[in-house]
Amino acid sequence: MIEKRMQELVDILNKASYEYHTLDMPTITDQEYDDYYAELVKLETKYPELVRDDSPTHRVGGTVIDDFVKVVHEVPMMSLDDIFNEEEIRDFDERVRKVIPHPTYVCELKIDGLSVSLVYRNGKFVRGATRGDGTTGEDITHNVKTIKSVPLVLPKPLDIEVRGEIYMPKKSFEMLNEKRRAKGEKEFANPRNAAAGSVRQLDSTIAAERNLDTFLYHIPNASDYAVKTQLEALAFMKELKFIVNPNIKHCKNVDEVVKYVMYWQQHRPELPYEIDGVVIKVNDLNDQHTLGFTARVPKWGIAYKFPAEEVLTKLTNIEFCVGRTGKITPRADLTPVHLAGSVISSVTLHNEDYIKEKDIKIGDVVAIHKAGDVIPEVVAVKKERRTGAEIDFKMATHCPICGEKLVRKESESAYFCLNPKCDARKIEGLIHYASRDAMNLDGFGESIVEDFYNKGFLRSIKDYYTLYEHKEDLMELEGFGERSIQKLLTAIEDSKNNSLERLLFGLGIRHVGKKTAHLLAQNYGTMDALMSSTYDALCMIPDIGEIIAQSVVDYFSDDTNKELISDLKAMGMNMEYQGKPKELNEIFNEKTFVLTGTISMPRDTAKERIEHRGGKVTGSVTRATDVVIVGENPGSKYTKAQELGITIWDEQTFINNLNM
Ligand code: 1X8
Repeated sequence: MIEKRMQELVDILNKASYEYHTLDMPTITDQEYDDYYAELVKLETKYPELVRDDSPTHRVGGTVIDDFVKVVHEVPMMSLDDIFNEEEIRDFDERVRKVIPHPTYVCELKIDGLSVSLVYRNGKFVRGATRGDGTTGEDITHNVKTIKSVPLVLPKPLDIEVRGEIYMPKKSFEMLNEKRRAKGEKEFANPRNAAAGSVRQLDSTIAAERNLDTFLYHIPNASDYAVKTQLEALAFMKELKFIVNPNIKHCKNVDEVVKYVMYWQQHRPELPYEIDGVVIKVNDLNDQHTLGFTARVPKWGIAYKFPAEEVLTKLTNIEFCVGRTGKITPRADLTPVHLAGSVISSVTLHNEDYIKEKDIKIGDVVAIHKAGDVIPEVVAVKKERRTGAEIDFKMATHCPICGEKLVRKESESAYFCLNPKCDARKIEGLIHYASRDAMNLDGFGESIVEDFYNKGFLRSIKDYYTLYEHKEDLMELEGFGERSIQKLLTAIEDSKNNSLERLLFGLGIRHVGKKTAHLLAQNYGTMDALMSSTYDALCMIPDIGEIIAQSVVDYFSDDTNKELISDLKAMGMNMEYQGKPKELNEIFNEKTFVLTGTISMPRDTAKERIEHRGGKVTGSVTRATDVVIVGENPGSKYTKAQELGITIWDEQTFINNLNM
């Protein structure tokens, strides 16, 4: 009896939810829904063993996972090639028609969200996963369950995977940002970032609050369900109660495709969600199969991306940024505007000459243009909209960061801050650390490092290794997504395995260039050995002069630097030279050494350097000893070595051999 009532309530609620969220045709009032829901919750609390798999109470959130589990997609989640103009649409059609003489196409809107895979077993929703790199994504089941339009149980007990897009409607996005603004929290740049930030949460409470939605558009193993065309696939998914975007068009020829594309390019602002293009697919799945794939992408489908937009906005102020070399770049603050999928609130003005040439004044209305992921630019000043209240631009005379007087370099149109302690220098150091010949942090270009620095995520070298703690924040930054941030974090993690010379070079020790760093790493083998080295010992290495030796000693005497090294060590940074020790030759390798008397490097260092080259150091001279190294005031070991006729090196010979 109770079981029957619970089943009844679940059915009523799911039907109502489907009608409301998927069909957009509510049949019961919110109050009625809430009453049924409350009744169900009461019964489920009392009889937890009777809770059904398809109960809407599974959607409330509050599930907290420890970590995102990797998911390998059974069929890789492909991406599509992007095209940008009508000619390329026609080229695509011609390529298709060479293989399939009379294709028809299905055109669909390209939803600006994040791709998702939904897996059902025996009709029950078991797993939601992100696209990831296409092969491996992340399990986001707990968050997907909170999306009301995703069926928890299908009308048929199928094993099936469907794919589509999770997105945040424009209205939900605006409301979310309004709330965040009111609470003083950082706003999301666009609906896609907001959606991505929501499903990238360990706690599903957040996704449950975010009002996410879905459009499904792909069945990877469609033929298993007697589906023969993309249109049938879409219809089948609708039958299974998924949301399928209604704005699809079956096109008989390329002219109809072009017409559809141009229509939506015009009308996209009218949609309640953001789209960034149109997806064009060959309809017949057999034809798709015949066309097949290139190494990367299917040949039967393509994504037409809408062209860059241009918008008008007000230039409210001009500020000055200090670049990595101390170069001063004027930057315009703008009244924030949506442009090509993100919010633009500032734009670079390059230099004084650029501003003069374009005659830009503070208070001007300007046209901003952005092409794809390219940095936005001022394309024109709307002089006809001037009121007379605009303010002339004046170049800065002092560094906005440290206050130092700026210097105009003769050869360039730029001004520089030459104060070495200026933040700009710190940024330069961080850029240097990430650079290819140093730690080779793939993806950390100048602008990203500077951006992360200016946003406070990256202030010292150490911060690279705690960046993952800010993953969520970083994903919200303009121009970043889960993949790009993950790539950066992976590059950082990988850098821990770098050989010592990269770290030495990356630290930016004065006068230690790439070659010197290698020389030091190769000679000392470990960071500890190098750090305990003396000035004299360093000087004895060929190609290491007094200036370099002093600089190295100074660097490692500094407490801040020592702390940095020890922090890096604690974070798992490799501190050893991994290159082929050129010294693994017959001079040291597999030979036994004895040290006697005083030499200018610490015993431990000498020992380490011998061992690094494949040798062994023992305490007493025997017939098995190959070489005795003799310093000042040697003891009895020297005499013994002479008696046994063992090879004897003075310190200089030792040093010379170390550097062979
Ligand atoms: C990406 C998207 C596709 C569709 C809609 N929105 C997208 N973001 C669609 O096919 N209707 S297909 C796709 C892809 O294959 N990368």
